[in-house]
Amino acid sequence: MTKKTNLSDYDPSQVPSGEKYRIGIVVAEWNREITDALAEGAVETLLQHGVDDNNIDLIHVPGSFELTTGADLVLKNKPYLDAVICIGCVIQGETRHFDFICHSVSQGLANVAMKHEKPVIFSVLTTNDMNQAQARAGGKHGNKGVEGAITALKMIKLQKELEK
Ligand code: DLZ
Repeated sequence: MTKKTNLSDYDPSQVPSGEKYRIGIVVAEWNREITDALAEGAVETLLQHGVDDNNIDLIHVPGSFELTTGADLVLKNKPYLDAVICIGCVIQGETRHFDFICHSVSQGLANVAMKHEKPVIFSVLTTNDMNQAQARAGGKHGNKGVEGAITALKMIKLQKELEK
């Protein structure tokens, strides 16, 4: 990964304040050691950028496949949320589950974003093995949960500016 695309090395002054934002986080329980680290990175980053603790709604779903339904249900039942960050970790195994899950969740989350007209952030690691996942969940490639949080703040600001 190049430095330019690694948002974990970001400039905090370029990130919008989240003081008035309400954000949902949907976390898959599969590979929980990784998804918990990503969720922690996301929550810490939101708090650092002014999001009130009470304005972060965190829910869990069984696996990454369920992120789509989870995000849809969250936005349907909590319409006050400005965005949802979806966190998962799919590790390539010997079965074709990997391909089916990755395809389904990426397409599914894009559909949820269009349906609800809200930013839905894809913070799903899709790696060959556990080492690669650890490197992206607080290791040498940063923490993709941090990047998801920054992306959510930027997208909410963009939406609010365009809809003014
Ligand atoms: C079944 C499955 C497999 C094999 N691998 C993963 C994975 O690496 N990461 C993940 O988040 N979930 C996995 N799952 C579970 C599916 O996402 C889903 O929960 C089940 O297929 C039930 O719908």
